[in-house]
Formats: sequence, C-alpha cells, structure tokens
Amino acid sequence: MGFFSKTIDKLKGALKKTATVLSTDVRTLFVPGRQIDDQFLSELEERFLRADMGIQNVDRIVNELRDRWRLGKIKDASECLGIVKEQLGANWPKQDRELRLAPSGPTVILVAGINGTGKTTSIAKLAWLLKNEMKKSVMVCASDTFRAAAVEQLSIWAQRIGVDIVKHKMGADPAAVAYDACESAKARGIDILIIDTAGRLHTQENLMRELTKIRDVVARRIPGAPHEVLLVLDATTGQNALAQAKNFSLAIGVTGIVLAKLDGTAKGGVIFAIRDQLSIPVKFVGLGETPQDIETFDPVRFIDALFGGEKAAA
Ligand SMILES: Nc1nc2c(ncn2[C@@H]2O[C@H](COP(=O)(O)OP(=O)(O)OP(=O)(O)O)[C@@H](O)[C@H]2O)c(=O)[nH]1
Ligand SMILES: [Mg+2]
Repeated sequence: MGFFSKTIDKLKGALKKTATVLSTDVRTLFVPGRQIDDQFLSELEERFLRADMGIQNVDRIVNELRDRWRLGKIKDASECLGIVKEQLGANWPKQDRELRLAPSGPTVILVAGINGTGKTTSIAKLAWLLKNEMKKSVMVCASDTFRAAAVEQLSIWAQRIGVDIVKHKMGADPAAVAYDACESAKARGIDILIIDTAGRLHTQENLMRELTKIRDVVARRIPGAPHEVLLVLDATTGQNALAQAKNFSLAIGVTGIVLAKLDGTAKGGVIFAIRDQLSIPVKFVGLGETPQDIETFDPVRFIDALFGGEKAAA
C-alpha cells in the first residue's frame, strides 16, 4: 500500500462521524431512485448544518440543488452527490497551504490557541512530520510556563520523537524562553523551531499580550520570524472555533490553522465554514493522539474521504 492510499484510509477513518452525519446514508440520502423534493432538500440541509458547515455554505449548496431541480436539470437524489462535491471543492485558494519556510536560517513557527485545543500534541505531530517526512532538524521551545505539567509534556514528546528542546522552569518568562530558543537554534543550525505557548492565563488580554511579546522577541532575534503563526483549533467545538480564530487573528496575526481532533467528531464540516468566513488557510489536520496522526490539508482528498467515490473538483 502506497503512502497516498494509507493517508486516505486514515483520513477516511478519522472523518467517519462527520461522514455519517453528511451522507451515511449515502444509501438513504443520495440513493438512486429517490426523487428530489422539498423533503429531500430539507433533510440534506439539516444534516449539513449538523456537521457544522455553516449556514452560508449550506444555503449556497441547497439553493444550487433547488435551482437545478426546478429547472428540470436533475431529478434523482443520486445526481446531487456530484454537485455537492463540486460545490464544496470550489473556491479553495491555492496560494498558501504550504508551510512558509525561511529562505535561510531557522524557520520559526509560533503555535497558539486556547487551552486544551491540542497545541502541544500538534507540535509533537509537526515535529514528527518535519523530522521524518521532510528530513528537517527540529527544535521545540516550551514557552507555556504557566502550567507545571506543560513543560514536562513537551519534554516527553521531544524525547520520544528525538528533537531538541529549550525549556526553563515553570513560571519563567515565556518570551525569555523563546529568546534562548532562537539563540540556540541559530547556534546549532536548526532548520525549524516550534514554540509552544499557554492556552490560558489569568485573562484573555494577558494571553494576547504575552503572545505578542513572544512574537516581538523572536522577530528581533531571527529575520522574518515568526514565519508561521499557527492557530490550533479544536474541531469538536464546531462553529465556536471560528470566533476564537477571529480573536487570535486580530491580536497576533495568524498565518495558518491546525484543525485538531477531526477524529471522533461529527463537526468536521466546520472546515468549510472556516474557508468561507476566515481568510486563513487550514494547513494541517489532526486525526488522533499520536505524533503520526497528522496530515497536510488537501480539500480534494478531504472531500473524497468524506463522501467517497469519484474525485471532487480541484
Ligand atoms: N482524538 C484526538 N485527540 C487529540 C488531538 N489533538 C490533541 N488531542 C488530545 O487533546 C488533549 C489536549 O491536548 P494538548 O495538546 O495538551 O492541548 P493544549 O492546547 O496544548 O492544551 P493546554 O496546554 O492545556 O492549553 C490531549 O488529551 C490530547 O491527546 C487529535 O487530533 N485527536
Ligand atoms: Mg499545551
């Protein structure tokens, strides 16, 4: 089995719950022989909303189907699947789903998000991917000094994956840790430095101020840094994730999203709402709790994993 089919299978497995809401009922919803009618369309609408696709998206798809049906262009429910896939597959900006790397010297990736979304685990995944699939030297930085367990959690991952870590004691200044990490990354000729941050401080304002401070420190140490500010969102929170993204984006300038916990949620449709409502590309998806449970996000593959069958439009 090649790498591609392996990743498709993993994605398919992870998206099972969302796929069930959207179309298990490939047998009952898009079944050949079922006539399109108002009941069919409202059933489809209800499921797509339940998968957290977002009202605008759902309206657009359902209106498109209704128009074609009224014009007599489609009659059978099975004819809708291709149109749905085409609609979902359209309008993905191609430009910048790839990780932005520094032309020379260390690339700095700052990772942010509210508590528990999956930041530290996503950093382990990224470190694993960059080290093993992209053959990069990776260092992680424990700038979440707020919780005692945070530094330890990152240290354990760093050791397991076999990457360097820069850490201070709990309660240390997170920006000072980042400063040291930048110096160390330069001195050791590290390709990629990934910075873990706290998800919760005494107030949201404090958190944003701290993140800004870390960002400013790394910007002064390494040209062009941070090259990426990745926001980790928890897919199980559905539409709430959008509000978080807007806040972080205003405060610290997010360049990409890691959508974690797509496994085990029926709200994977939120990825389409993110596309519609934010101008921030989803760069990676998290599909489980081990470092290997990560994939770069590709809309065509994602839609295929959701609905199976023929390819969606690029
Ligand atoms: N199923 C699943 N669980 C995940 C995924 N990513 C993270 N988790 C789990 O979510 C929980 C929180 O993950 P962390 O990586 O510690 O989250 P965090 O954002 O660093 O949390 P704080 O540091 O407390 O803000 C852990 O139990 C992880 O194993 C994922 O893609 N799928
Ligand atoms: Mg953490």
